[in-house]
Amino acid sequence: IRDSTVLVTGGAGFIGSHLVEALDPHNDVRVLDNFSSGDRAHVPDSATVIEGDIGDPIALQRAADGVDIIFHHAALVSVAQSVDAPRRSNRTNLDASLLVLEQARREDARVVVASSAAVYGHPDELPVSETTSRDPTSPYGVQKLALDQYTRLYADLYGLETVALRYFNVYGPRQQGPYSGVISTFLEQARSDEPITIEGDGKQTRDFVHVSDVVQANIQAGTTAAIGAAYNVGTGERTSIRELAETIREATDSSSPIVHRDSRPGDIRHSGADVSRAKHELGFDARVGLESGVRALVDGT
Ligand code: UD2
Repeated sequence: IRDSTVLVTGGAGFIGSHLVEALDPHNDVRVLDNFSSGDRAHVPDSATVIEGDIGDPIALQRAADGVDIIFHHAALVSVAQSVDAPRRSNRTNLDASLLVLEQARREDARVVVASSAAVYGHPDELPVSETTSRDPTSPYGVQKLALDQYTRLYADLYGLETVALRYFNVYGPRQQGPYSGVISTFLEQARSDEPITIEGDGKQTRDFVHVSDVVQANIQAGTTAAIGAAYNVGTGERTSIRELAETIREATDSSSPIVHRDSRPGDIRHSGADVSRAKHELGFDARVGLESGVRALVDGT
């Protein structure tokens, strides 16, 4: 994507800020973020920052005025919080997201939305293809599924250029805070020589995809001729949590013991993406394997 005017909602957040960094040198980039969890220091100076909420129509209108593409990454990402307070997360993840789609419709802008593997709930096939039944197990998953379906509908009903990306377990630099995911938790534990805490037996598996690959998927979605579809964004490889703990302990040269505690209630047992649709239609191919991704995190490169 070059010489375009683009808006990244949640552009100060984990995935959003990496995307902004990649787009910024070649485009006129705007960021709309309320800084509830994002960090201004992660946004390059040359991007235009609009501080505001995606649920605020005035801020949204100002941010989206005249844009060619909207990358919609603003969300409340905590699954647990969505269980505690479903209406609150619904307001951001669904109601405000619909405002973003409406704004795109007004601007006739392409929209790429952040969907999630959470739409599949406990998947009934592995690897998980896009047509696997979608039965979310959390309000967060229901909200992402509704957004994902609206994204398709906006293409079907209004001819808008829309794409939904269903992220598997994304990791990388700047993933921090209480909802940040197992890799950053393990890394912190290993670095401080505290016990690495596996929840359950550690035989559960995940498809860990590096944020730089997620950025590539977004850029491909920004130009693809295929419209209205949803794509899995993962590596196609599954890693057990036990293996992950060992990989991180080795990479950090840590003396942390690996300990087990209770498994998470409702935890998904296995999750792994079938990435063939993204490969064929977007040209997506994850480049960063887990070991080199963890190594880069440890080395800070
Ligand atoms: C991921 C997404 C979530 C949602 C969900 C859909 C992240 C951070 N979260 O949740 O947004 O899309 O997928 O299914 O990507 N674990 C430990 N020890 C710890 C922390 C975690 O053993 O200290 C285990 C945890 O019990 C789980 C696995 O590691 O089995 C992954 O946990 P997670 O919170 O990183 O991500 P997940 O897959 O629950």
